Amino acid sequence: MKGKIVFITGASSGIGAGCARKFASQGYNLILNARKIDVLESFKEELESSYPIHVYLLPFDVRNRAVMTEAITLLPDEWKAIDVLINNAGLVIGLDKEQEGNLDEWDIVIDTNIKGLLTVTRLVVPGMLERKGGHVINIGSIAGDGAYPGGSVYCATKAAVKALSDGLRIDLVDTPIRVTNIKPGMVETNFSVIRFRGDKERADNFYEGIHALSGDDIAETVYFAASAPAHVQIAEVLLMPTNQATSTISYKNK
Ligand code: 8X3
Repeated sequence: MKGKIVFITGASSGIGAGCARKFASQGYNLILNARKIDVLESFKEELESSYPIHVYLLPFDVRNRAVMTEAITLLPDEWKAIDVLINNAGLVIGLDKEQEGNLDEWDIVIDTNIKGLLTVTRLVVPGMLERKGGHVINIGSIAGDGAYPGGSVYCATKAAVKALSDGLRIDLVDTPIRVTNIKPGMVETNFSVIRFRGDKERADNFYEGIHALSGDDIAETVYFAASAPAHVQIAEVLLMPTNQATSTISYKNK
């Protein structure tokens, strides 16, 4: 199989899907992970018919360590040499105060955003070291730079993504492997629908009056980092809509 390989978690929608399309358009073969196999299968069909690349599907929940370990360890030989890992799978449920939130929902958020990302990294990076090349790109968030009302647990998970990115960059400093933390602000994806527990109207309302970023916008920056010359390590990028200034300050013209 010719071409580089990118492995994207949470690839069925939003930023993950944007990255899949962008990397496919640049000739990368794709290993795509998400929970829903039917969504992944139709996405694979779309991508393989649009671009001269191959797609391999890894349907699992990044919270399921046993399934994930087996799936990654048993990748067919031609798919083992992962060049770029995009740790994108992540979510938030609810906007509750820390003293009022739902502990079961927090387990899902913490296990996905922190332990899921860490496990995939732990499983993929040793191969990159053996091959003496690779790039880990974590999708962090502006939320990791500071807490905001109702965001405490989500913000903590994204602060963890920053620490895990920085820590990995330190641990790999004597290697050719690069580590990048991409920190988006307001991006209009299914993310907010899940944040508002399925209330699509509330999510739409949240983006009214502001030109939010799209998954494709973030994918451009992810690809920019991945395609920089080998000696250039884009450590972090914070990006947000022109009318957003901080997590909590934005201008909405409505
Ligand atoms: C998502 C960005 O500002 O909604 O990571 O937390 S924000």
